[in-house]
Order: sequence, then structure tokens, then C-alpha cells
Amino acid sequence: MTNLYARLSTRFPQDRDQTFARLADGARVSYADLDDRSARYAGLLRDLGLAPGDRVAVQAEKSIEMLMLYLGALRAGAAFLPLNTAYTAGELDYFIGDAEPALIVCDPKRQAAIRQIARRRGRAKVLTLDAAGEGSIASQARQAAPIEQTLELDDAALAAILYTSGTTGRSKGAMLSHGNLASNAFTLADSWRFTSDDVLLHALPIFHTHGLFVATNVTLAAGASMIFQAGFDPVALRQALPEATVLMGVPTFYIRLLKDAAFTREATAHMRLFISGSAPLSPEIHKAFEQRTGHAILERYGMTETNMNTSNPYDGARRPGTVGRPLPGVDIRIADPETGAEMPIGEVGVIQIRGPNVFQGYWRMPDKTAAEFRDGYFISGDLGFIDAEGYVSIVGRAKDLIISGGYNIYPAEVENALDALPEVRESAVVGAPHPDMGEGVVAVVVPTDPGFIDDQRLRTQLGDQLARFKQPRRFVFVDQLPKNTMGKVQKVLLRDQLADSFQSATN
Ligand code: MCA
Ligand code: AMP
Repeated sequence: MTNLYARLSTRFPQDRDQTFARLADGARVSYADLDDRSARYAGLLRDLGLAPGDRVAVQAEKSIEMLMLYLGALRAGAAFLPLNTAYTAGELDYFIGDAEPALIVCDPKRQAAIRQIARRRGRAKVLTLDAAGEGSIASQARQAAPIEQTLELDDAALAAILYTSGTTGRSKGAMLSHGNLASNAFTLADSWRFTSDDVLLHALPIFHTHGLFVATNVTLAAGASMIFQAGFDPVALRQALPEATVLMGVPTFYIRLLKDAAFTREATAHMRLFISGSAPLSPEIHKAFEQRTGHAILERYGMTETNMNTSNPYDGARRPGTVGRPLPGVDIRIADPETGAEMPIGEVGVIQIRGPNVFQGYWRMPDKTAAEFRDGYFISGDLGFIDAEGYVSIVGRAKDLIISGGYNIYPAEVENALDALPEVRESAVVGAPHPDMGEGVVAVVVPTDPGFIDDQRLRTQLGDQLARFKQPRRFVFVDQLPKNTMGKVQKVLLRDQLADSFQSATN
């Protein structure tokens, strides 16, 4: 039995009337509801003619219905392909062209644009789902006959494709198998001592690994329940704390929670565990949080391609500034970036990862996949070291990547978009420390006409091309970019020069 849903369901509560999710309007979804609704989605996908491995691309606002569709796709053996709601039509065009989904589910408001793309890019059917969980797919699923049996699959069967941007600016679809997701879900549920009594406060988006796999699969793997919120709202979150036991968030959640004076030791007294990941949590925030609430945030480290790799211990020291030890079953080694030789303890190199959590490769990119592995280890592109007690610290990135509020932005993609504008001769995009988002995007632009400084004109043009979170928050106009003798832009120098860009920022 390797279908992820079938494996998770072995841990569902005996009494299927137990709650799986509580929603903002007070409604409750039981495990029996989950089983029935996901079986209907699986039945609908089968009726629509989807074969195992066919892609279901979904760009929809967060709703419990979207989770039912995810589980239905697992049960039918279809590959779930969630897309950030911020993606523009231009970005979607690439994903749809590359993934060739058999079905696209989108917000009714975007239906016309998506239908156009679908027509141009293949033969995908288009159905709708809105923020309230209503739409053509929801009504068809209600009418559909439930699948009789969750499909039996191999461990390696494709469960999901998640796109991650690339250093060249071209996004790659990371293929995650049922076995990848199952191994990580059970390992994390054990490591973090999840039980059926847990109530996870779910405020993350569900189109990424963190909110979809870590938060949802771990809850299911423990037969636990969740308070399902539409997004991060510090007040709604604080009000739910007395009913919850665990929160999973990106560092920006914790930075913002600390700004709320009512977020106190008493307010968090019912909580068992606060977990952070997706971006570095500063030791200052870790300490301030512990001082305020008495809770030491448990930081862990993961990637779309690998799920979670390391975690600070549940029992034992949660060390600020470290991401903890490799999870059970996961091998981590630190390699010399040039030679690939393994580095001694305490020395910095590229973090490489091996284990049942590591993905199956990039969709239709075998060469790119091969280039990112060495001796069976996936080359993360993160720089770090392991100390004598096995704790991993991440100190930087060998890849040119900005992480803002837990979202990844590849500078090459933003530079390509900028360079294509007539006003821009060339550009360099770097991340600068940002008090709220961790890092903020700064564009250094050499204009075609000297003296041009109209950043608003550039912003407007980028608006239809790049998701809002990828767009530069600051523009700096220069006569020329600093380059080395090879003609390569010296980003280290730019990062130093622009380090104060968001010192007093509210934007
Ligand atoms: C929203 N905006 C952003 C971001 N989010 N800009 C840069 N970076 C962001 N992360 C834009 C909005 O479009 C808006 O633009 C403006 O910034 C201000 O929005 P604001 O209201 O402040 O933002 P928000 O809606 O409160 O969102 C901030 C957030 C959210 C709550 C931190 O970004 C979030 O939920 N992040 C979590 C991301 C996540 O789940 N990452 C996991 C990836 P305008 O004003 O122009 O409209 S999985 C992963 O990384 C690995 C596997 C792992 O280890 O987990
Ligand atoms: P993604 O491509 O969205 O999966 O992002 C993965 C990247 O997020 C990793 O390669 C790291 O650079 C970063 N990341 C995730 N968790 C942490 C963490 N706890 N500390 C530092 N960086 C992290």
C-alpha cells in the first residue's frame, strides 16, 4: 500500500466523526466528510478521463475544497500541480505549456484568460473554484460517484509537481512521488510528537510544500485536526491560539506576531509547539519570542525538491541560528563546492541531501536533474556546516536566490523581465535585508537613456509579467554595473552597497 492517501488514512481516527478541520465560518469538516469528499473528487477526475500521472493544475484561493481536490487527486493517482495565486497570465502560460495538464482549476475571475492559454497550449479542460470553495469543479464533485477504491500505486508514482524557479530564470517542475511525501509526513509527525489531540493552526498558503505537505500531511499522518484560516492575519491567529496546539510559519509570521502586544505568555499558554521554516529565522527573533512567550521556536530546513531535511529536536536544545540535525533516514553531507570532496566538521561547504524524501527529478529535464545530483546526493545550493553535535547551520547560498517572506525569487527571472523593457539597457537584481520579509528585492538599473529615473514606468510594465512578490521594491539607477574582469556583475559588492535599502522600510 503506497498510495499516500491510503497510508495516511491508516492513521485517521477510528471514530471518523472526529474533526479534521474547523473553518473560519464555524463549519466543521470531519474525517468522514474528508473521506467522502475526496473520494468524490477522485471519482470526478476518473470520470473526466484523467489517467494516473495526468496533471491537475490548480490556481485557486485557499479553501478546504482545494485540499479535498488535492486528496482526491492522490486517490485517483493524478499529479497535483498547485500554482501561486500571485502568478500572472504570462507566468501561467509557461507552467501550463510545460506541464501540459489534463485539467486546470482556476478562480472564476481568471477563467477567460486561462481558457485562452489552455486553448493555445493543449487540450486541458478548465473548471473553477473560488475562495468560498464554490465553482464548477465543486458542484461537479458533489454530483460525482465516489471512487470505490483508492488507486494502488508504486512508491515512485508521481503525486505532485511543484515549480521552483531556476538560476537561469526558467522554472523547473520538481516531481514528488507518493513515497517521497509519505516518508516525510510520518517522519515529521513522529519527530514533532504529533498525536490525534493536536490542533494545528493553519495560516500558510496551500500551493507550496510548507502549507500543503508539511502542514496538511503531518496533520493527517497523526489523525489530528486543524484550524483552517484563509491566510496570515495576526489578530485571527491570536484569537485561535487558546484552541490550538501547534503553529507552523515562516519567519515573517513570528516577526509580525511579536509586534502585537497582546501576544503574550498567557495568550500562548495552550500551545505545545511553534515551528519555523522556509527562510532563516534570526537568533534575535528566536530569543525575543522565547522571552515573550516561554516557547523556543523549533526551526527546520527544507526545500521543494527534498521536503524537510533537518529539524531542531523536540526534546533537547533548539539552537537559535541552526536548523537542527538531519531527520531520521535523511543523510546530509557538506561538500567542497569546487571539488565535491566531503568537508570536515565545522567547515563551510554546499549542503547535499540523500534519502527517501528526495524528489524524482525535474519534469522533462533529465540533464538538469543529473547535473544537480552527485553520488546520489542532491546538491541543495545552500552553504552551511555541521558542528560536532550534528547541528546544521546555513550560512549563505551558492545559488543566486532571494527569499522574501518565505517566497523564493530568482534574480535572473526579474533581470530578464527588466532587460526586455526598452527603457533598460541592463540590470542586476539583489536581495537586501528587510525587517519584515527577511529580504527585499532591489533592482539596479542602467537605463537606455542616461538620466531616466522613472521607476513607476518600469513597475507598471513589470505588473503584467511578474507576480507582485517578485517585483523590485526599490529601484536604483546607475551609469554602469560593477563587473569583474570576466564581465560578470559583482553582486557581492552590490549587496554590500545596498544593505541599508530597507532600514526604515515600511514597504
Ligand atoms: C505578499 N507580498 C509579498 C509577499 N507576500 N512581497 C514580497 N514577499 C512576500 N512574501 C506583496 C503583496 O502582494 C502586497 O503587494 C505587499 O507585498 C504587501 O502585502 P502584505 O499584506 O504585507 O503581505 P501578506 O499578504 O500579509 O503576506 C505576507 C506573508 C505571505 C504572510 C508573509 O507572503 C506568506 O504567507 N508567506 C508564506 C510563504 C510560504 O508559505 N512559503 C513556503 C514555501 P501590494 O501591496 O502591491 O498589493 S515552501 C519552502 O520554502 C520550503 C520547502 C520550506 O522549507 O518550507
Ligand atoms: P524552496 O525552493 O521554496 O523550496 O526553498 C528552499 C530554500 O529555502 C532552501 O534551499 C533554503 O535556501 C531556504 N530555507 C528553507 N528553510 C530554511 C531555514 N530554516 N533556514 C534557512 N533557509 C531555509
